[in-house]
Amino acid sequence: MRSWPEVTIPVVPGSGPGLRLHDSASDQVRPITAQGTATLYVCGITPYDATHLGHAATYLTFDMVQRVLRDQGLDVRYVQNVTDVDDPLIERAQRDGIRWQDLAERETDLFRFDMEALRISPPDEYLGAVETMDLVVTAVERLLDSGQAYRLEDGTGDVYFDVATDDRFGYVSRYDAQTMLELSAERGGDPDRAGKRNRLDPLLWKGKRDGDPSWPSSLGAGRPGWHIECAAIALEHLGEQIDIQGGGEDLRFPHHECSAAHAEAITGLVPFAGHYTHAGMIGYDGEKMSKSLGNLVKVSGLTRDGVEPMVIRLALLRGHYRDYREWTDDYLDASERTLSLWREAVRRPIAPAAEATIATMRACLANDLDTDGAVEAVTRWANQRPAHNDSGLAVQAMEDAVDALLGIKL
Ligand code: 5CA
Ligand code: ZN
Repeated sequence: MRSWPEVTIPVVPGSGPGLRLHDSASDQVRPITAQGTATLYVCGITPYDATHLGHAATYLTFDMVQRVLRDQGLDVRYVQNVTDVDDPLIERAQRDGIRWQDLAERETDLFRFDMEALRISPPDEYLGAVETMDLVVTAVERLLDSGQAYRLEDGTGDVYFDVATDDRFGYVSRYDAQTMLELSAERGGDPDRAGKRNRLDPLLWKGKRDGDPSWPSSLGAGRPGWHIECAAIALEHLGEQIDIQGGGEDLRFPHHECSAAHAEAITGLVPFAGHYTHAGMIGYDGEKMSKSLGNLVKVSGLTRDGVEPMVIRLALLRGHYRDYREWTDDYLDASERTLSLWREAVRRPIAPAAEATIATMRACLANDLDTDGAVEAVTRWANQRPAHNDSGLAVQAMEDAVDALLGIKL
């Protein structure tokens, strides 16, 4: 699938501390230990109602991860999927009386456009489920061959993963059994489906149903389950073990738990990811902003109303990425003022030295992405009065640092 245009990132002289990032599996902020190239898989959208500020905040989080890693001198290999065939997409297309393919294409286009406007770096590989069907089929075949998957004996052709074959199951999300069952029911699983060996067993391949899209395969006609799609794409395009698996907090279970379990069952290597990193939810009207609830503020809605994308980006950098953050328009007003202050500061003929501020920005960001700390550091610099012996060099240095490290074009 087509990705979106590359974002140019200036090189900032010097370097900062190595990135330490939260990992859900250990519930610790731990260093990223990659050498040379860091591998990053971030779960992509299900394209039926893009792009709301929750999506934007999550992809921005992983854009910040990449900026810090790059600033550290690492290369980043980044893969993202598009869940371009799945129940919620098909249901929405039916509701709206359009083809699911057209809905997916339209919303993916909008997503690319919004990502570019927000200056979020594109993945090196951007892959849809439809175009990676073969990878999923091969992965499911391997799990059937090794006895870690089974076919339901009710003639549907459905194939499930047997969680009992994985004695580490649950290590990514660390939820108790009852919570896993509840979240599975809430988030696309089917704990009450008759004939499964274990209620938590996730679907790997859904046999063809009347009126449902399906693809012929050695497994029988059908379509992929959700978690195996991400496991199969990551294994093919990033390798058997990756540095970071990313997404929003609502993907901790069952999605990332199950895709890690699938990948580990296929490779025999544990852990699938060195870090499982999750962004907190953006809320609106007191609840998680979501397509299904409809309490959305869309990036395209704000830009249509004349809000500058850099104001949205800066607003989403406020607070901490792991916290639940309730969206209010006040964030926009405050960010507009901050952005004006910064822009005035870099239009000055001379400005206070930038080194200490850049060092603070780097230290904050390396500490589990303390974006608020980095933003405050820039604001303090912008409020400093230049002394008579200051020069104009600091102005360009800060403009570049704000661009490279925060992704904000002044
Ligand atoms: N296609 C799957 C992943 S393979 C999916 O979850 N798609 S999604 O469109 O529902 O969500 C895309 C990303 O946005 C996920 O990482 C999800 O956790 C994140 N996300 C969704 N809603 C919010 C929200 N309100 N706040 C923060 N992140 C959110
Ligand atoms: Zn995913």
